[in-house]
Amino acid sequence: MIGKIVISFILALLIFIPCSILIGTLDIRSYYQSPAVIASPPCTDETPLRVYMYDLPRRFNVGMLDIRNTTEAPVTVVDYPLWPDNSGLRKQHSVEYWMMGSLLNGGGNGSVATRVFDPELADVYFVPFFSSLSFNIHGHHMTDPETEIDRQLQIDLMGLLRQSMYWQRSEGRDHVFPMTHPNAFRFLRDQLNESIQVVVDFGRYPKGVSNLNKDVVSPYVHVVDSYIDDEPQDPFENRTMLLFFRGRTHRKDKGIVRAKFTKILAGLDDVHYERSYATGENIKLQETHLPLAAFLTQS
Ligand SMILES: *[C@@H]1O[C@H](CO)[C@@H](O)[C@H](O)[C@H]1NC(C)=O
Ligand SMILES: *[C@@H]1O[C@H](CO)[C@@H](O)[C@H](O)[C@H]1NC(C)=O
Ligand SMILES: *[C@@H]1O[C@H](CO)[C@@H](O)[C@H](O)[C@H]1NC(C)=O
Ligand SMILES: CC(=O)N[C@H]1CO[C@H](CO)[C@@H](O)[C@@H]1O
Repeated sequence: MIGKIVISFILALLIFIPCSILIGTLDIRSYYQSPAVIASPPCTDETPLRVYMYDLPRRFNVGMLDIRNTTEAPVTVVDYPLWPDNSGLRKQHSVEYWMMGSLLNGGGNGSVATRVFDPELADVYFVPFFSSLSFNIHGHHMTDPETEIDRQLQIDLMGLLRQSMYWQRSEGRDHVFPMTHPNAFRFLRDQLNESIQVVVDFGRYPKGVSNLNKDVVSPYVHVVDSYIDDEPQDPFENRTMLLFFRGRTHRKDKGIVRAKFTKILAGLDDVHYERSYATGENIKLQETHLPLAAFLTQS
């Protein structure tokens, strides 16, 4: 029984942590906009991972951020667009954008990964297809006609990769695909069963396609802006609340885990636990609570 409770709690944490928006986190942009931030990396004595990034036509990545512009030339560090301010919840799955931006900026200077331009020198091959954004803008309802565009991009991408000798050589085992939306690459994901997928969980695909032996679990990108005007002396003392939660109290599988959290947390004095939905408006509202709580989550 105790074992069961512990496992449920760990599972609950695993579900909550990726959705959580913790205070004081670094805006991921700074990882590639300011080399100073990456000056003291966690594992200095290890050689950085050498990453080759495919040059894909823009329709596979940044073209989706500005669909009026049909330029096909691969994006470069010079014209990499800013992540749009008004992207709302899409930002949650934007790991693909930040990874690509980081590689375009070359890594280097103590970064854990460095971009190489000669594929022969690479340890891994990064495929900069914004599969989550493609799902979000082309196929969100899964039955709409636009979902055909999402499917076609996946077919075209696999066509390009099959022509690559680096793909052929390893059958994709050393190829990295960001796909943090659970429905990203949904039509052909089984063809990436050998490849390294950057995911947020393993909920929707068979073990043979996605598993911890080969894939990487990344956190969601925070959708609430970091609060930086904290009281410098003692920011934690200054905050009157331990936890602020506003989000769905019921989700998948009847929301068993969240129901447990509700039981534990709702009603505690220094916890604000409120049932709500993550909309653009609510996210803005959330930002006003940042200075108050030690921890803040929304999902
Ligand atoms: C590495 O750091 C040096 C000195 O701070 C800087 O001039 C250079 O642009 C940096 N390179 C990269 C790839 O960040
Ligand atoms: C489309 O994007 C390219 C690359 O950033 C840029 O050079 C070009 O001016 C853009 N075209 C239009 C019509 O905005
Ligand atoms: C991946 O799928 C292919 C085709 O179904 C299969 O031959 C291969 O054994 C699978 N690889 C793994 C690691 O499951
Ligand atoms: C919640 C709280 O006490 N906030 C205070 C933290 O410190 C700043 C600066 O001293 C105050 O302006 C806030 O009211």
